[in-house]
Amino acid sequence: MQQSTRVIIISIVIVLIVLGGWYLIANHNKTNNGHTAASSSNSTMNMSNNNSSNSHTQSSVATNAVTIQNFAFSPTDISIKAGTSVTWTNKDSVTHTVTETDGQTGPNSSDVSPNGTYTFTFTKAGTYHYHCSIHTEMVGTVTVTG
Ligand SMILES: [Cu+2]
Repeated sequence: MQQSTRVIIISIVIVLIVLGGWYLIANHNKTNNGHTAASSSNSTMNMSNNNSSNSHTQSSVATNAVTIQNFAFSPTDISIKAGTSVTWTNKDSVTHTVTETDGQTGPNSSDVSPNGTYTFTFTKAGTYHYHCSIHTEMVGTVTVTG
């Protein structure tokens, strides 16, 4: 009688331990699932961020006219076909330059006075970064397609 009571109590304890372990595992999985869902929505957000930054990269304007105004080139990024002449017009009240940055054969103006213009013809396809040699924080890009 005492022996069987002990067996029953031990059995109940074992069942409780197993159930408790099961409960913990189930909860753990739930937490993991929630975590997985959160990280997958994060990666979705990252993907859309990448997409928007990609479209930003491709947002160069198809024009051959760049205005220099408020110490900036506008549009900053332009795209043209090889053989196109690009004209920069200085609408600031100070002198700027249009100077190729990477040492390629690109725009290399002398001083462009207020209301002055500078024109350069891009003959070779490529990406041309340029800046103002007086205000080096002023930068722009010309993408030339073949
Ligand atoms: Cu400048």
